[in-house]
Amino acid sequence: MERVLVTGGAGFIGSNFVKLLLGRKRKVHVTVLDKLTYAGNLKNLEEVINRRDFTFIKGDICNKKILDEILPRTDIIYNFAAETHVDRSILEAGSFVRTDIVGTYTLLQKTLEHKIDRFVQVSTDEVYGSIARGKFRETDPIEPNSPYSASKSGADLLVRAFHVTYGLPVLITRSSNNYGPFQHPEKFIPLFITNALEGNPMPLYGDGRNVRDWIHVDDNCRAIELVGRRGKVGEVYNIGAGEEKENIYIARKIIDLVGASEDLLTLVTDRPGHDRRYALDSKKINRLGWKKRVGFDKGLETTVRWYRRNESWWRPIKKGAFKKYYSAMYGKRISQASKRKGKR
Ligand code: NAD
Ligand code: TDX
Repeated sequence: MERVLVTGGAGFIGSNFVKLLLGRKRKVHVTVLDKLTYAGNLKNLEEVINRRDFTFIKGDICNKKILDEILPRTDIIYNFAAETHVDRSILEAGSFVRTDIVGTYTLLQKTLEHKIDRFVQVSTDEVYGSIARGKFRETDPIEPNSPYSASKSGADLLVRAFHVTYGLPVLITRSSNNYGPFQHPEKFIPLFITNALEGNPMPLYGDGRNVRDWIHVDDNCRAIELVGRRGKVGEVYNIGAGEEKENIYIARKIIDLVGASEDLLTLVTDRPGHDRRYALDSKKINRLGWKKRVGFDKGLETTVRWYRRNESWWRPIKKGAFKKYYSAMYGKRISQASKRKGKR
């Protein structure tokens, strides 16, 4: 039986990944190591928390002692643990450097000491920077633009170096923007869905024409699992669904699906350093045997339905500390935009 460690497994993609692993016929034991930051949520793991083939450990990937306890019982590591929100990294970058770089380094060092079979680093297309035309390939240079993507790039470079220098059996996945159930409402799609459901403004950055290549979280999880099982050690795999959309297109679709008023759409001051476009060439992961199953329009429809049916999941998250973050991030921008609207 394979013993799998999923770090950051109480977050959005990690928790979907754990459920995918435990839903398969193959026998596995899954351990989640998660610090339960503001983004981690045990409710995401409710379905599996009492299973005998599942263990939850609250802890930090920077904590060597905890790793020394867990790693002797581990065959493969999937490192999802990270600070993940670009906007928060603009407000405060220190926690990103600590978890995404130092945390990954700590895990790599302990993986080496405990001779683990495989280490899968869950990275992002954001490490490549912005691309005006064409698509990023795995061999393209890394040119990160935000403190978040710079921290993830630092991690990728350490992962690579541990392979080249020490022969550590690593693999890296770089996926595009994920969406689907259990995504924290700070991120674009769930923020817009929940604001629309609440009848609150939907703050679209800049001209709303930035492009992201969206992938349903289930498709990404299947791809990451495939890379862990069949990928070639030392290699990077892009994971994109080829669903390039302008933000404004998505915002309008959400308004339609929720049945909200178009007046909620509010163009606000742009994110500093906002990457214009991401697009991935995913031929390599296709050759490994993966292809997307969920088209964007259908996936967005089911995601809207999930947030509609699961208010008890997201409403508590939007209270308390989130409110403070929200007013620091959006308060001034939204009131400026309303004044501009009023003048017209
Ligand atoms: P998330 O913010 O929802 O979850 C991150 C999880 O990591 C949380 O449960 C949090 O508690 C945990 N965590 C944070 N710091 C930790 C630490 N020091 N030790 C242990 N646990 C810690 O993030 P997500 O969207 O699920 O992203 C998961 C991974 O996928 C990240 O590495 C991210 O960079 C990568 N990724 C995300 C996307 C996306 O669109 N969401 C796209 C590409 C790559
Ligand atoms: O309020 C908003 N208004 C808005 O216009 C927010 C939160 C976002 N946006 C725009 C910015 C981006 O162009 O929507 C797009 C998507 O924004 P995010 O959800 O913040 O994602 P992004 O910055 O693209 O990064 C995401 O994808 C790659 C994840 O947060 C990362 O963890 C992942 O690596």
